[in-house]
Amino acid sequence: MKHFYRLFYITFFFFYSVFLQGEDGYRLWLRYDPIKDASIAREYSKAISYLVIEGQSPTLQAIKEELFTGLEGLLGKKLFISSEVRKSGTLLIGTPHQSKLIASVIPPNELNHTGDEGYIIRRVIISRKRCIIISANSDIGLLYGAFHLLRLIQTQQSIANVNIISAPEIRYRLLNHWDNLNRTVERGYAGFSLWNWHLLPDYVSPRYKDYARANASIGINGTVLTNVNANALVLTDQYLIKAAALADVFRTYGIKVYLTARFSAPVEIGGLSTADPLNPQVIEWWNSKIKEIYKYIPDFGGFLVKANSEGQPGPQNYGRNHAEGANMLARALAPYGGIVMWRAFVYDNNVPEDRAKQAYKEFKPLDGKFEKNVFVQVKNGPVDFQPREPFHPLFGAMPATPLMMEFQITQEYLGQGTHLVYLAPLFKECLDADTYAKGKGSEVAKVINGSLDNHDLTGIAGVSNIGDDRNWCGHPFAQANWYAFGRLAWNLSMSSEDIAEEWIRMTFSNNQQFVEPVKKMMLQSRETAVNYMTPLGLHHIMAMHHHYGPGPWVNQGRADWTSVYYHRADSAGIGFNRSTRGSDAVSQYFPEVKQLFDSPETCPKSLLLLFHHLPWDYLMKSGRTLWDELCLKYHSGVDSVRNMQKTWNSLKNMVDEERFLHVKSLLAIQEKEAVWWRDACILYFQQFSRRPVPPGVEKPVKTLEYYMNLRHYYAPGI
Ligand code: BDP
Repeated sequence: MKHFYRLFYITFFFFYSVFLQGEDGYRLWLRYDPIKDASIAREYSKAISYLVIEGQSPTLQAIKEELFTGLEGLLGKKLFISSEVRKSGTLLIGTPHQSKLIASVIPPNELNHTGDEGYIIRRVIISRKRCIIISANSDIGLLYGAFHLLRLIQTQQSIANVNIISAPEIRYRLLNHWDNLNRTVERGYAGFSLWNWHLLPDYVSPRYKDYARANASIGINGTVLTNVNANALVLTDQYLIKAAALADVFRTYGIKVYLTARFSAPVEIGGLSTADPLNPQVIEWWNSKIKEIYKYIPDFGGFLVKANSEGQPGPQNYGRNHAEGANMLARALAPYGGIVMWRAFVYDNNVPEDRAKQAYKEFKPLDGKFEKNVFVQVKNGPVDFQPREPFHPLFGAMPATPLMMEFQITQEYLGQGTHLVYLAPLFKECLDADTYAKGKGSEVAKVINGSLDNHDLTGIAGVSNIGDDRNWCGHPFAQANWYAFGRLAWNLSMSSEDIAEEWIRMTFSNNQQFVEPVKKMMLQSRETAVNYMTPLGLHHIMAMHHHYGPGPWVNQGRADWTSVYYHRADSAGIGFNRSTRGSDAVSQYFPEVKQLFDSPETCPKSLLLLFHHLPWDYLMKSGRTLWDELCLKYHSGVDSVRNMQKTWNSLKNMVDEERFLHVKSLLAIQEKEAVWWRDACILYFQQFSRRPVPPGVEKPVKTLEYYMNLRHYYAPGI
């Protein structure tokens, strides 16, 4: 009988996935197809046949659904629900409050370490029956535990002696959607916004639940629904009712809804003549607005605010500072447990100052001036989500203020929707960087997890790469960046490699002959993109506005939006002098780091031209001139993309046709665009260097003029 069931399920799922569902990427990493290796499947089958879930709640119901789909799919057999532990092979799930049995097997002090969201997964013997238990202090913790167990099986880890205690390192783990109410997505490359504002709240797409499942599976517990370049309309009742419908779906999965607050909302939708944060009427307006929001969304998370940056309104319009603006909102949110995430991404084109220095200059003096429920949300680097930047000097410099990390998952400056670039190494490079704020060992990760300065309020945000494309993220490999962000938010010390391995196994295959080359390709992909776009510390030389493709010649408009401002190429050399002899941005870092960056001799080669303007014949450690090195880097980027293509092509028989062809086509675009980047940049810089392209670098086929005249009228993301 058992065999009959297994055969039935395997056949069913096979036909379902091959003929009905296809491999269109919709399922993300939550793919529960039958384990092909019968002996491995048998192992898991022996361990889990019965499910006992203690208690009742929507979240427990979601756990049951997920486990049924997941386990029945993976194990290819029927799972039985039971009310008590009767047989070996029972998976028992519950909190000690709901389950006496759990309370009797989990020593109470062990759950002291798991907090509100952590969990324990353990093999135990109950009345001589072999069981696996998942326990936590909350239903959400149980949900995270259930996803972890599924992951163990999906990635074929042994559960014979499973004993895992896991709790998140960071409290607020949020996606930031830059989604507009008209469904366009700023810097979005995966179609339109998932949020169908027009049909909400009457039509609640089933995708919202799948979005919540995916996020919960990696521990993301909050989502900012709207663009930082905010529209005040989202705070009107017409839209709040729509946001509430989303919150109702997400709640079961432990995800809170947040909104962006346009600072001038009291004027735009409130009919006031000012938005001055110290004006009593303005304060009252926000108080009652926030009260109204909590009526719609009782567990509303709070506001994300972009103020006085790139034309957005803010407290400075009224002569007030960022702390006064943030605190006004924070006081109104505090009674409800809401928070303010106030962005430090500020710069002013009227200030004749190196843009990379401005956030530090404005925020550092405000350290300690913010209310307790305010985060200052800082981008990973001081410029703007570049392929490579140093860590932001504010990390470590505001010990009295909780700083929230802002990473960009969407690949605005990293190949957008068409390049395979795995971002975990970029995230890790920043998290692992040592600020030296309190001497050696003061890594950015310790600022973010609160341990360096004893903060309980800890947070990390990722600018989402999700849209309404069938596969959510556009590029099949872009899903890995969403995944990596969530996994790192839970545990900052996970390695890029381990995350990639998990993702590949869950998304594609457990076959080691597939996993290893794909992992290698992913791990190198970020460096590859740096090489063909912005090697040796070049930055912000993308095309105007849409940032699609190279534009080192961009010289129109406000200075700090042009490329020439950042690369400063001239006949003498190239690079932005931010040393103590230049803009002195290096002095915003702690002395050990400052010293390192200040001299071209000690500055990491990868950041050289971000901190120094150097002659074209500057001698690099390799023995080559700067010019030759630059050209060779550009070329090596193209070479690496070609190697990625070779790797992928060699794996044809190990991937379904749909995803194989999709990735293959995108890699072909990436190769074309890497050549575009290399040739356009080399030709442009050659005007200044007046040197020949060194041997080993392919000669550009097209002219500089050709590249400068390319126009992309409808590039996505703007
Ligand atoms: C830049 C984007 C712009 C965003 C801005 C921000 O080009 O679209 O509005 O960042 O973070 O990277 O506010």
